[in-house]
Amino acid sequence: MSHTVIEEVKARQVLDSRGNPTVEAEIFLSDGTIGRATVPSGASTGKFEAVELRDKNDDFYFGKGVLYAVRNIEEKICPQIIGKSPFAQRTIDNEMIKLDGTPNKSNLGANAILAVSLAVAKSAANSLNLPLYKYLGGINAYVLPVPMMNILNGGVHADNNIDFQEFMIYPVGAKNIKDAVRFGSEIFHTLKGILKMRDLSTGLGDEGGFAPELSGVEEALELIVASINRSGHDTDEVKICLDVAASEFYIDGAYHLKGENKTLKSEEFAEYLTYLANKYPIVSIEDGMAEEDYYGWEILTRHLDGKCKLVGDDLFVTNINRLQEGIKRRIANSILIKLNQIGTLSETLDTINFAKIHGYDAIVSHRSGETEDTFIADLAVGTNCGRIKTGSLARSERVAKYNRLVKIEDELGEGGMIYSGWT
Ligand code: 2PG
Ligand code: MG
Repeated sequence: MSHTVIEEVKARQVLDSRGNPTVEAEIFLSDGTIGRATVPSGASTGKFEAVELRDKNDDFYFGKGVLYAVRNIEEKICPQIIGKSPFAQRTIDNEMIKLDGTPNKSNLGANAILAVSLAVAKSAANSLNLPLYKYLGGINAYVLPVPMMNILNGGVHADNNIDFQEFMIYPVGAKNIKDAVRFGSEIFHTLKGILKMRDLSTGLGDEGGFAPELSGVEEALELIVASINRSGHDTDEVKICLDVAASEFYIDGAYHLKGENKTLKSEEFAEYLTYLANKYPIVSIEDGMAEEDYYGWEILTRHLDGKCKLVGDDLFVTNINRLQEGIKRRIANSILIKLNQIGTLSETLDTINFAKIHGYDAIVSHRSGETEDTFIADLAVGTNCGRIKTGSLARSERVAKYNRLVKIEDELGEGGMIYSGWT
């Protein structure tokens, strides 16, 4: 192991689940092992995320090509890391950060840097013949995350009239991952049946959840509660989580809810979310307020801290500095973790640790544009985060993560357990 070094780095442009280009990197080690990773891509991206480098050539994938990022890997990153140990994750990540030289990775591109960072970790795990979660977490990697499963899509992830982006079911009563996935699948199919019966569309949104035209947010919540109950489960064992993605409709200091036909000030919107949280079995609200509306976040946190997980996604963008600022201001109480928001594995692990030390829950998450790469399933177990958000019970790029968790659960056997908090 000690003499194993990185011999070659390859990169290429591949497609994500929305049919847009994304970056894949491959690391070849001197012992013959390979690590391969592809990076995901967001639609409701936060303003403060690390930069995803796109070619901006309108004649090529309408500007969305990633050939510059691929070239940056092959021409700039590769010469720096060849000959290095694949086990020196932090050194490699730091070198890429230094080579980039910008605070938001806009020079090399966070997509280029992350692809290499993740491929290095995978090559190291493969070289040791360890499953990735074990390489990341060692003997302490044993907590299977409770999945937040997005069964109804709105916002920028669908073409319907629902203002909120994600309606997720959260099976707190599941005894293991297999049960959690089964609960999710049963509720998903029950919802499909109800939509069909009402002549509503059963077409799917970007994350594999249904995307019907409804009268608004409350009808979506009613449908989900009905699906939970009719599927043979109840709202004691299955709760609801929301991703409001409020930054998307916060314009000129107000929340513009087109589907609801309402424009609300921060105070009013916080009241509205509090009303929903009191009426429905909602245990978590992500991005309830916009990324720059600290005032709104303060009100929302005063209203709902203690009752709900208030998750910062666009608010914190997996960035330790923004999280630190939020902790200082006492806003939110949880953080969403997306590798490509910050751009390296080491920084992601730092942010997770920092959150845990300060009593904030960390939830590992996919992006709306995903690939078949299942890194986040291993990351959730490797860090004992306890929760994962990875979309619906349909569409292979989402289901791949659930299937990976089922496999990890089997591997861990009696040594593993599903997270049992947040009920
Ligand atoms: C979110 C994510 C993932 P996107 O807002 O939490 O669900 O969406 O990747 O489009 O930012
Ligand atoms: Mg979000």
